[in-house]
Amino acid sequence: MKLLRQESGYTCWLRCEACRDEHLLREYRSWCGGLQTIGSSEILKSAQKELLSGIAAITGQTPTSEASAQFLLLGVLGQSPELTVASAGLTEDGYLIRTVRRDGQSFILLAGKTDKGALYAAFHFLRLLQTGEPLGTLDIAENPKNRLRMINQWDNMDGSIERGYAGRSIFYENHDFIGDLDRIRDYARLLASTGINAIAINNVNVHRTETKLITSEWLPEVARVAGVFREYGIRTFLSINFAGPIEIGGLATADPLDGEVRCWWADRAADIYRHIPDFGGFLVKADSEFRPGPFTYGRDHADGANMLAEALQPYGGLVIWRCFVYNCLQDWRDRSTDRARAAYDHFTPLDGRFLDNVILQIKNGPMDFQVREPVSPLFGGMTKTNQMLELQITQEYTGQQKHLCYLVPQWKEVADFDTYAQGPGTTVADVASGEAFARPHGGFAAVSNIGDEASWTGHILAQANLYGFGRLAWNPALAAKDIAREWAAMTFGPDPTVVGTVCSMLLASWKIYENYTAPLGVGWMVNPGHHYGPNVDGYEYSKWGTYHFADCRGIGVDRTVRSGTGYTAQYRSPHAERYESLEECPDELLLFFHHVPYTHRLKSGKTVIQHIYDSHFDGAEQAAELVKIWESLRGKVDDERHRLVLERLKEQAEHAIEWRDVINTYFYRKSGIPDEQARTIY
Ligand code: GCV
Repeated sequence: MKLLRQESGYTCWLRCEACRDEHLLREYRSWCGGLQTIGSSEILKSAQKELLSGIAAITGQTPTSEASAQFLLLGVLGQSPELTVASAGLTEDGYLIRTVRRDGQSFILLAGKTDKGALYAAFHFLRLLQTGEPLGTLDIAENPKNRLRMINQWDNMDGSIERGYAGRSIFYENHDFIGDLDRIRDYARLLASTGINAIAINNVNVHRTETKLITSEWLPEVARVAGVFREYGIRTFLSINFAGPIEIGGLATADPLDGEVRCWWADRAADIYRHIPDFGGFLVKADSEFRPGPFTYGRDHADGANMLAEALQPYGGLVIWRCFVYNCLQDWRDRSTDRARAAYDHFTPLDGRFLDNVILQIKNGPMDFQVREPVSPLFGGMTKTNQMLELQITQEYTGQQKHLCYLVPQWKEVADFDTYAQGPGTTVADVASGEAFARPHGGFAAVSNIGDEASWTGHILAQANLYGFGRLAWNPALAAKDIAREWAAMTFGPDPTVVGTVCSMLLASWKIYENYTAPLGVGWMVNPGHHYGPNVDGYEYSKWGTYHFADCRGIGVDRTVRSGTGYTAQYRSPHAERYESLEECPDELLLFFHHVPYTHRLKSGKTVIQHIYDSHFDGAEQAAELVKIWESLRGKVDDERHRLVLERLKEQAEHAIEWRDVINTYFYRKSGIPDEQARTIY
């Protein structure tokens, strides 16, 4: 039996395991013995470095720059006769990978429209080697669907990470930047290998020290980090504090229409671009969860965003303005205020007022990254505004990287959702990319799930979410199962049993997690504050607007026009009618849209209460099954990573039992209706 290296998971999907298939190895060696790079930009050097080390690990031989019969040719299209090939239709970050035989030469072209494209081609090529693809007749042309493919770090300069579940920040400690940037470089490599091209390096909740990141006190440090990301084609953004002019500028106001305030931001922009000429722009959380914003001055969000956009505009910078704006001081007795309505109500009236370098960043659902929510109706609700999809890779509400929850299938449902904004076929992916309404900017952003743990993500299988986000941001049409396959083969090697087993676990995991947690789209039911573990009434009487309204008769939130908050009307036809109708509403979202008696019969034929019992018993059993399935891979995955994953799966299985019992007991006692199968309910 082959000896498996003991590993921590640090190399993730760039592990480049040695090829053990003799036939493939011969082919790989014959093509990869030589590497010629035309050009010498920083990014091309990164691409070359990745190819050299990746190929050496996979084939056991480092490519040389000497002439050989077959070789790899890396560069930017048009930069040499060999790099001059038909490439119509390639966009800025696009690339070609092509096997070329001409004039007695044979080479594989790894060529980008720009050097960034060449870097993506290099990583794609390594992916081909890692997933065992033959090289003889390659003809690949790739363009990203989204111009911006962005990661949001919720890292604070004290070293903590808001909603981080894998250790401390790799960027900061003790209110300072981390001195050694090697780990950040490795992060940049991982991100670029999936196609990510932008990162906001500090939390959207901008505290005292972080407010100063845009001043000359910290800009040299920001520039150092930006320099590392630049090597990998990633532009750096900062989250800013809207009240910066007051908190650090010595002004009496942060009113976006005030002349002095505007000058202050213009000065900050000039200073930033002096330090970081390719600075990406600002990410802004304003008037949200106690963060300052334009409302304080009687201004609206277009006033606020445009003021910042004007400051950045001379340098090509962007303002990414978050739409997570809602009343977080509600009263559960008030049934008319509906948090789900908030983003649409705030932002659709402003459609057309935002400058062209403003992008509105919209969370996938109207609430907050629950295991199941409908898609935000704001997508497609605006046609004259740049929009960007915000996802959460970090598993705040989906098991905090202790539970396995592969989120790509959820994100796919969002990306594929038809907004009907221009009749059938206007998907969220088309709106976010900007294509639907010919907008200049758009993209996908997501909150990262990494920290300083050796495995980056705590749960090694949670690396699949980081990888999957990047791949989907590049191409939302990819299938969740194909992304899972790629990731599993690159992470654990090509053994079909391992790849097949890991994929089946990943693909089942979202549904399993949903089964034993909050039912039928109602969400929450978690412990307040940290959001881990079951607590049905945890948020039920608090001010956050996240209620399920369960009583002895029924459960769910009436968001219909007929008798509820009217939220269903924010969707276009036919979704509006579908969600409004008790009969038509999909089962999995029933309690998000309707308040029903426990005896209400679902389309599945079960009553709501029986569904709650069944799904919770099933979910806990399925979680236990995951442990057994993973155990079957003992000896096929190195012991260390096997052990690390096994520990988490066992914890998940135990915790799923707790979830099952807390939820079932709560609803049995509320409803008084026994389980048809008379299973144990405490
Ligand atoms: C960064 C939720 C999270 C907060 C987060 C917020 C947001 O409320 O619990 O931690 O703050 O979303 O997205 O701004």
